[in-house]
Amino acid sequence: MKFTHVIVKKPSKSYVEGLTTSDLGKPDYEQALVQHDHYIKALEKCGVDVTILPADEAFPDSTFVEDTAVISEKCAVITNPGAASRRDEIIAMEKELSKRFDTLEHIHSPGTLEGGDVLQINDHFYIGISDRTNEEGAKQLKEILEKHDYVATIVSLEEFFHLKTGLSYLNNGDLVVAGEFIDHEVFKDFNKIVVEDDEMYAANCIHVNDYVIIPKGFDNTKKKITEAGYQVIELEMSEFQKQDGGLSCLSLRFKQ
Ligand code: CIR
Repeated sequence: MKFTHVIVKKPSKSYVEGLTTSDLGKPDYEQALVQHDHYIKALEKCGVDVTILPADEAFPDSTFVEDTAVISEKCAVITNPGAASRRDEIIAMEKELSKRFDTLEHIHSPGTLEGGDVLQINDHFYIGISDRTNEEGAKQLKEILEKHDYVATIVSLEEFFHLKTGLSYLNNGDLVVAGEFIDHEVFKDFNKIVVEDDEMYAANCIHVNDYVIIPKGFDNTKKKITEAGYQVIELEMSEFQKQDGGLSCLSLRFKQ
């Protein structure tokens, strides 16, 4: 899948007060800004046009823009985040996306859905049911996608935070899998690149045009992805990992 556009949002000072389940300590705001800048540069190297939205102090987790929308070639959907403190992040995203798309679809309460639970593989979408995405939200998205002639499969998560915490699609049927997805029935026909438990965080990586961007410090996974024929860019992600965020969470990637 070729991407032309990416939207990111600067971390706010309040970022350090965001939601997390990790015990890695509080993020360093200045470091987070540096890492975010490097993320933008890496995306530019991949040949996409990067729109940088300003930081929003009212929403500590709003740098994780991926959760606020699902964008594909045929439709753009504003989500309804499952985390109450994140719900109104969609207001700024709706404003931004309405400049680019004639129609925006919506996930409505009681349905909840976060973009981190949605993985597109060509014309097939996989939608995870997690602590943040409920059955109703997943069902609503499936209906919207099917209306646009996509196929959608709903997958219940056992352990992962979001679907894409443990799953990333590269190209040519290559799927990076970790934990509960390694032997999952739904993903049995892909060429699996298996991430070992001690490198679990690297399962969230992004394939952007000619490159795969992975977090720095996960050498075994880097080797496997390189051996599968991909050019890898490594980025230090420590300050985002502390807030349960990975590489995919920091951007909305699409073709326009
Ligand atoms: C949250 O708990 O919502 C944020 N601290 C992390 C969101 C990560 N987003 C993603 O995986 N798509």
